[in-house]
Amino acid sequence: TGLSHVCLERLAYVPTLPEVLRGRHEIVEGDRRECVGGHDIICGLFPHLSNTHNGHAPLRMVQVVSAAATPNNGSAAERPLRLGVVLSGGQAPGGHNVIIGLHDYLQRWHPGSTLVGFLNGPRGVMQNNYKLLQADELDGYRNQGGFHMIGSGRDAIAKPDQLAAAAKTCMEHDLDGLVVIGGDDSNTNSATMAEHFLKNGVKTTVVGVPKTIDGDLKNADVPTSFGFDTACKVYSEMIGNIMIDAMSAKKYYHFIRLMGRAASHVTLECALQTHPQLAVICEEVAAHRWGLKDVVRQVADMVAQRAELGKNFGVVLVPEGLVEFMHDVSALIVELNEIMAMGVNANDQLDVTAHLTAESADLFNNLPPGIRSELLEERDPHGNVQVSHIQTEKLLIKLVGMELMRRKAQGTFRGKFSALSHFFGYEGRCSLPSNFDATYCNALGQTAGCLVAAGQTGLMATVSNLDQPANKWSVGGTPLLSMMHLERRSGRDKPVIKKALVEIHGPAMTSYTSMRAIWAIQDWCRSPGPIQFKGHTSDMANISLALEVNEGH
Ligand code: FBP
Repeated sequence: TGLSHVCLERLAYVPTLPEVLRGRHEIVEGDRRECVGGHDIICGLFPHLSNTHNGHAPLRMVQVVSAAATPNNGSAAERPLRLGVVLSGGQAPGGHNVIIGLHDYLQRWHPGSTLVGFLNGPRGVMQNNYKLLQADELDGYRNQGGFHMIGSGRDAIAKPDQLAAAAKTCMEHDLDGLVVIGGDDSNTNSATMAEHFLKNGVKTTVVGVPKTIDGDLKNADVPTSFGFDTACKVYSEMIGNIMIDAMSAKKYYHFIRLMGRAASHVTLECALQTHPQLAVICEEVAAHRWGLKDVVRQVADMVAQRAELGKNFGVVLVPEGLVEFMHDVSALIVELNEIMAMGVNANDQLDVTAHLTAESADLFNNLPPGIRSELLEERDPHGNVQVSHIQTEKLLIKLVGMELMRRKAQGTFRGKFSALSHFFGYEGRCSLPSNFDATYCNALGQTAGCLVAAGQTGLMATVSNLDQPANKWSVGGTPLLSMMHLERRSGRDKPVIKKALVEIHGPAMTSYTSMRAIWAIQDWCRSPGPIQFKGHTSDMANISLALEVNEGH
């Protein structure tokens, strides 16, 4: 079958289902919510979803609660349902379990239902490229990594022709609901689709599921996105191994860039797991308005300090989003985005430089040519710079090396600096999901099924109370609009779901800052080892999530 012993073993794992979904249940309205920013403007742009076309704008959460076991009081089916599901954006461990959870919910409460899997992401919805998902196929993907059962893609469904194509497909399948498993941009599109469908009398409801290894799709109602836990565990295992190698060989600095397009949640979590000599945290860089030179100076200071102790080795963690957070590089990127939106030829670097302000042109011209080209690469369909293609770890190695040479010439650095670069990204996205992700994803899929069955639209499925055992988890939905604010994209202000960045005074960051001076000079490296599925080390939660949940964040 191509499945390893461990994969086969995982097929048999049965994730615990929250109690409330096991018995008869119903949906009740919860607290009111406002958009994160620009509430009135955003409600005006989504009049049907926010109900402003009726003169009021009550964005409300919903909760799934146990119902009395009377025939007309539960969510048991009066009829089978027709549901579509699509994976959108980057892979994240646990995606298959969301689809399987959705399927299992339908089979239990709405037997005879149909589940349409759209292939290769949102494009599959627009082009009506699909396959019907049935138990025998789904069973082969239980608790497995990857998105390959139906594939994913980064296409947006946002423009009028794209929305019309999606509506046509949903009508052709007579779908009651469409479940979008995606990150912030994909779920911004979910809200747009939900609005479009309501406005045009398309009966299909749209429900989102929070997916991304980046961990930046979270808020008061969504404690974490799925995949973050597993990806951090995979990266932390590898970082731990490298730290022990560095400590054994005593001759290299390892600069490890970690995925996480914007926020540094992954880097922070991995730092808490492994205790590196330095972890750059983007949000701190932004808060202090540090520029490229400041970051380089801090790394060089740490290397010089260790050299005084006779240590010329260590590990530096670099979040892939760093370029967008250093104020000077970020200003340059904003200018480049506007220039590229104007249609200036990105291949003509002289023309590009001519359109930049003097400071940005100076910085741009002083960057290594490879980094310059990477900054000019095409934006993704949502207008984002493709930060995973920018080799910031190599840029830092080069600039730190130059700074240390300068210090050597001045007599203030007497050590050696030999550095190696790594990028840990794609290898963390399709791992076998941890017990936490397998369980969380199953619960998310079942919750999404429950929301669609209740005719809910424009919501994100939520599973919370994660510090409790899984059978006690709460489930419900929160309005996608409540997560939105206005953001400058491709030269325009657009309503988008706000990314959750690391809180620099939050418990996870405080935990790191209280230890980092010690980790910089001591070698307290911690090697978490591979993900454990069984036994007392098969923990369910990651450190920073546990910290934040315990602190009530
Ligand atoms: P999502 O936000 O879509 O989940 O993607 C996350 C991510 O893994 C980022 O960490 C990374 O920057 C990006 O995808 C890489 O994208 P691609 O797979 O298109 O190279």
